[in-house]
Amino acid sequence: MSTIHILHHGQCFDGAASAAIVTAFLEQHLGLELGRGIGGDRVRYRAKDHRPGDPYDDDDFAADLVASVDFRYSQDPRLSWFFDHHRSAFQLPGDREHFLADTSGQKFHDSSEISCAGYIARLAHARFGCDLSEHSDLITWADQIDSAAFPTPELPVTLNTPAMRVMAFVESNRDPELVQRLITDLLSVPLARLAEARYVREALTPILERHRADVALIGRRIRIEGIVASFTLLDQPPRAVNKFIPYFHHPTVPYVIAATRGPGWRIKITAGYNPWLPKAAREHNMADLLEPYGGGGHPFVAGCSFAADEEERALTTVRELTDALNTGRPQLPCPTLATCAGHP
Ligand SMILES: [Mn+2]
Repeated sequence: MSTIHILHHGQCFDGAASAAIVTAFLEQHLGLELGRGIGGDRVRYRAKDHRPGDPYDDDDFAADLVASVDFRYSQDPRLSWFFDHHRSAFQLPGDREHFLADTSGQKFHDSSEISCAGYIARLAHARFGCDLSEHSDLITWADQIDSAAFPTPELPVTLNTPAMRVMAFVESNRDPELVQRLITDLLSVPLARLAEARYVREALTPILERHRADVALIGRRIRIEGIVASFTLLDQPPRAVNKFIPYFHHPTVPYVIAATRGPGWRIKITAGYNPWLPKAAREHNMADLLEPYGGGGHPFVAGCSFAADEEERALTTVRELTDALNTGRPQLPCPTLATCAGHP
C-alpha cells in the first residue's frame, strides 16, 4: 500500500485546516480514498516547526507521495505538492529559484492569500475543477483566523465558539497522535461537534483556565494614558499571551504597549495598533517606533527584546514608547473609559 505524508505548519489552525483540505483535494483529484475508511493509516500528518536552516527531516520525505502545506518550501525532489502563502516560504539559498523553475504544475505560492486552506480550495477549484465546498465552514474559519479578521475582540478572547476552541486546541497540542486524529476529524466532523469531542475538551480544560486567568490579570495590569494602553508581566513566567486581550478590555484604545517574558525569560516589548480601528486612522508606525531599541516589524505591530535581567531598561522603554505615542496630543483619558470599565 502506498503511503502519503502531509507536512504542515504545526500548532496552527490554518496549518491543520490546510492538511485536511489538501487531503480532500488529493482524494478528489487523484481518485483516492484517504482519510476515511482506512483509519488514516495511509496518510500521515507531520506537524512542522520553524527552525534555523532546513526545517525538514529526511524521513519527512520517506513516502510515495509528499505534500507540504502552509509551511516552507523544500528543494527535496520527493516533494510532489506544495501550497503556501507565507512571505517567508523561501529562506534557504536557491529555494526561490528552484520553485520558479518547477514544471510539475503542483507547486503553488501566493503571499496575497489570507489563508493556505482557502488558497488550496480556491486553486483546487480553479485549476483542477475540484469542488471542496463540503468543507466551506472550515475554509471560512481558516480565512478568518489566519488573517486575524475577527469582527470583535470577544471572539478570539472568550474562545466561546467551536472554531475558536478547536484553534486553541491545535495551538497547544504537541501530541503527534492527536494531530493525526484532529486532522482526520476535520474532514468529517463538524467544528461544533469536534469542539465537544472528549480528547479536545480534556486538553482544553487547563488551557482555558490559564487563559482566563491571563485575561483577568492583564485587565488588572493595564494602565491607560492618553491614546495608549500599557501593561507589564515581567513578574510572570514566560508564556505566549493572546495579543487581543488588551482590546477586549479597552475596545477603542488606539495603541497597546506590552512587556512580557518569552523563551529563556527574555523580555519582549511589543507595540501594536488596534486592529478594530480604521487602518487609515493610524498616526504612528510601530516598526519606526521600535527601531531605536533594536527592534522591528510592521507598521501595525512591532517588537524588540531585551535580556532577562534588563527589567529597568524594559520599564523605561515602555514609559518612553507611551510618551512618544502621546507626544503632541492632548492627554485625554481613553475615550471609552466608561465603556471599558463596565466591560466584564
Ligand atoms: Mn497560514
